Amino acid sequence: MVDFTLTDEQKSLRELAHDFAEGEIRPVAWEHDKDGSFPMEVLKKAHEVGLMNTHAPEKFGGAGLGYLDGCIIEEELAWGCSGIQTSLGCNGLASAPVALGGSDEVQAEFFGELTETLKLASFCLTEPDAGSDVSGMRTRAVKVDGGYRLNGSKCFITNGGYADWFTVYAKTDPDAGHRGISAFLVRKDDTVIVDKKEDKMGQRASNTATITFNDTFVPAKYLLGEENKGFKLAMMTLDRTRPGVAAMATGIARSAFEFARDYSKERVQFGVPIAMHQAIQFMIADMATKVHLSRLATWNSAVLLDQGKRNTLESSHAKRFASDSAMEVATDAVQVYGGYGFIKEYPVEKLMRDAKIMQLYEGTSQIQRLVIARETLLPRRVEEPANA
Ligand code: COS
Repeated sequence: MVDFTLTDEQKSLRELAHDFAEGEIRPVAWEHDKDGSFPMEVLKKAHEVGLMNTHAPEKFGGAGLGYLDGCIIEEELAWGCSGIQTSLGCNGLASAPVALGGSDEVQAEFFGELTETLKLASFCLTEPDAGSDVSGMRTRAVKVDGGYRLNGSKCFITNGGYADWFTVYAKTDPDAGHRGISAFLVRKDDTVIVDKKEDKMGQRASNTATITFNDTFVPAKYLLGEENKGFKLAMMTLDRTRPGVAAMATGIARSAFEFARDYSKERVQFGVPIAMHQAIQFMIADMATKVHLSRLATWNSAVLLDQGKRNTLESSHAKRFASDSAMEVATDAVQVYGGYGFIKEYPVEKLMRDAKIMQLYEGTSQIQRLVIARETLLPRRVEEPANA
């Protein structure tokens, strides 16, 4: 049976997230965008009301919410500001490999910390010469007594400047391509250097940094999953987080659509509100369709995970379609505003800049198409159940 009716609990979650977005995020969003400052106060409040770390398992002190629940929340918070939501949601990305590959002891330690107090964590995969091509990474982890020594640099790391710990991918067998990568939990210490904070086009409320590991010691128990199996752990993580990115893109698109819809009813040209002109009506209709279909694809990709099924294809469908749609809808919203849309005083200019990163991070739209093509043309190559 296909049923898109939300449960009462999901409706309450949506209401909680929407009220938070309206009351705590939107009032400060344009200010953080302007000066690129980090929204720590918003994060503190979000942690207090339970809107962070929503996937943390119940047995380790978390709310243990499902993937669909998470997407419902993420759409609302990104509707408020996707830059702030990127900061709020980053712990989910960093801790997904912990849930997949951490021992019970390690999960209790790290999820316990995240849920008890406001702590931030980052996911360190990308390197200057290894973006889409993950297996081209150069960061090295060498086995030493009691653990590993880590050396290398990771770039475009969300929350990197504020993280208390990192999920880091490194080569443990440099000659083995993707089969020589392992994943580690790394605590911030003096050997972990935050080199650079990026000055970005959009999502300026989020912190994006370069992190360098200089002979950083990692205890053996902080290896996630098996040695040399880190690539799959990264892919399985992205399968689980791309629905959330698609939900955020849906939130941006919805926000742009609503601004454009309301403006089109107020703005008078040729003696009538521009919403009376068919040229504008068709744009508004296309925006509404894109928001609607983005949400359906997102929910579908999340529900599969909640059912314990593999969702690689569906999460790429959702991420690709919702991200490209967010860019199109935000661009059209600027068009509906006309010349005013290009001015920073009006809200849609920020949304157009914010939307762009959705087509880039957690796998570009081109990488999503690559995954879709492979999953469509070839039989499924991976047999792991979704919750392996
Ligand atoms: N789940 C589990 N295993 C997977 C998987 C998935 N979703 N996708 C691939 N694998 C496995 C494959 O089955 C293969 O396994 P074997 O070693 O047993 O053969 C292995 O991983 C390598 O897969 P593949 O040959 O497809 O790897 P590629 O190097 O061609 O890379 C892409 C595949 C391009 C899809 C991957 O590198 C990718 O997603 N890149 C984008 C990374 C990204 O999103 N970066 C953003 C930064 S994170 S914010």
